Amino acid sequence: DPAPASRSSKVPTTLSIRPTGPIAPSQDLNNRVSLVRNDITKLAVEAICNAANRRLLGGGGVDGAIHRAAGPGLLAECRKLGGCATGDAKITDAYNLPCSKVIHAVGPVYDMQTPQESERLLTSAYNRVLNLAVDNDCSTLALCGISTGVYGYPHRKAAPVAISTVKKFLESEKGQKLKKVVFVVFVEADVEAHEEFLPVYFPPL
Ligand code: AR6
Repeated sequence: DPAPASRSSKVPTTLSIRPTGPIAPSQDLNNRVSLVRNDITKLAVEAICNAANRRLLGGGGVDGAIHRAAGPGLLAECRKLGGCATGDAKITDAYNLPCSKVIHAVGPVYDMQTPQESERLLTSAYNRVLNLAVDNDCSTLALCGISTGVYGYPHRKAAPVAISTVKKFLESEKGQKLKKVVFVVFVEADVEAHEEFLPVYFPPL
């Protein structure tokens, strides 16, 4: 008997095509991120991220801590930068800090626009920080929780934005130059948010 039409069809019943899209999780990728709860001004990485405002002339929170620890040279250099747009970042020297460079990012004030626009601006700020680190030959970078203090971005919403943006960058061609990204958290809510979302984007193998 001739085989039924469905069986003689050349269409394979199991797909052997490998999924395209994101690179599969790897131990190498996982080893390039870490989480620490500390004062970011104490870290001797090549670059640290500051959560600044558009004037770039210091302020409270992590910005105040960075300016205090760096000394007046930092403010003098910042004065020459002419401010910074929301979603952008600018790099300076680190003066009395143990790191080499400070990357001043301006995140969104969470309630100033729609949540979608806030997410776009926060993603943009992290992308600018990551790109500036590589452009300035910094292969180790400490990130703070941009916008999650005074600017009111909810910790549990900000963490997956930061973590997924870092993941995408580490997987990109340019991101290969970044050896280590340290997520620096300060308050308990941020510890919890990172412990929840880091294993989602960097699953343990
Ligand atoms: N090390 C690491 N993280 C810290 C430190 C520290 N020393 N201090 C605070 N954090 P915020 P924003 C965390 O308010 O929301 C300033 O006045 C903190 O727990 O510093 O982007 C600027 O001049 C939070 O998770 O920055 C701007 O005007 C995160 O850092 C405005 O605040 C960011 O909180 C920017 O607001």
